[in-house]
Amino acid sequence: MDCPISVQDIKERLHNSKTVVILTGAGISAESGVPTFRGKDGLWKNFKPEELATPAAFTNNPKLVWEWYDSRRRTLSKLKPNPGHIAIAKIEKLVKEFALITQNVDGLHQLAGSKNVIELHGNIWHVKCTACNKVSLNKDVPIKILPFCECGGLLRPNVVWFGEMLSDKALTKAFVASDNCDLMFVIGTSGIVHPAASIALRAKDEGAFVVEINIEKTPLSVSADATLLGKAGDILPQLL
Ligand code: BJW
Ligand code: ZN
Repeated sequence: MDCPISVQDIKERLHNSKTVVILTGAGISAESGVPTFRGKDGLWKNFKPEELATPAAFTNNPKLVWEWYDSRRRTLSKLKPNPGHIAIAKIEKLVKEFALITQNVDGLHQLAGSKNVIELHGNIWHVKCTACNKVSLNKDVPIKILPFCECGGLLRPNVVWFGEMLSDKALTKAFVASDNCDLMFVIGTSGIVHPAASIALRAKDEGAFVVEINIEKTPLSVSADATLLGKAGDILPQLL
């Protein structure tokens, strides 16, 4: 009979691992009050992704897209990291070599004290000029709709939409880290958006022990060595 892997087993493994990588998705921020994308209360409940999170959506209706990002920035500006984010920042201090790869654009990992953060899908507090490509920090809440660059070009959120390439630098760093880790945690992601999800699969192929933490099973569960079912904010502090 299979003996399920316990939180205690994973805790021991974590404390004996030299190289640890954590891949996070929207679920890590759910307990801070940030809506996830999919699922019954998700951001995609009322809008289709292609209406908001594609370059074509922005070209067709930049006002609608900016209004959506403005409302998310307003919500985020009032929210704080939760015990899951804080535990991850503590794990970074505990482990010899560590990388945090996040699909989230909310900046909550950095607010919790995480240092080595690879943002695969950009950051909601950064804007990019569609004319001169300059990227800058913009924490305006609310943001002017529509915002323009000093060069006159329209600004867009500096996030990665469907059909767009991820930053080469971020993706290379993520693959190097995940290809070389002993232990990988995959936390709070539905595991359906690529290439982010393939990072977990590659780590597994390269010999890492992969632990998923999620409130439900995902397409990644069959490839993971263990799935700890529960809230990230409950489970992660128990690993310390
Ligand atoms: C909890 C919890 C708690 C809740 N505790 N857990 C290979 C196969 C098929 C398709 C493709 C492929 N390669 C590329 C593609 C196309 C596409 C893609 O993946 N499509 C699939 C959806 C089918 N990918 C792309 O287009 C990417 N670009 C690319 O590949 O470029 C090359 C290329 C170009 C052109 C053609 C082909 C290739 C870009 C992807 C960009 C994704 N962008 C977004 C928006 C970012 C900006 C923004 O925030 O507005 O990123 S979409 C959205 O999904 C966001 C997220 O980062 C991403 C992932 O979502 P995530 O984080 O997993 O959230 P959820 O809501 O899905 O899941 C939450 C989870 O948490 C759930 O499992 C819950 O159970 C759990 N949970 N509470 C623990 N308390
Ligand atoms: Zn410009």
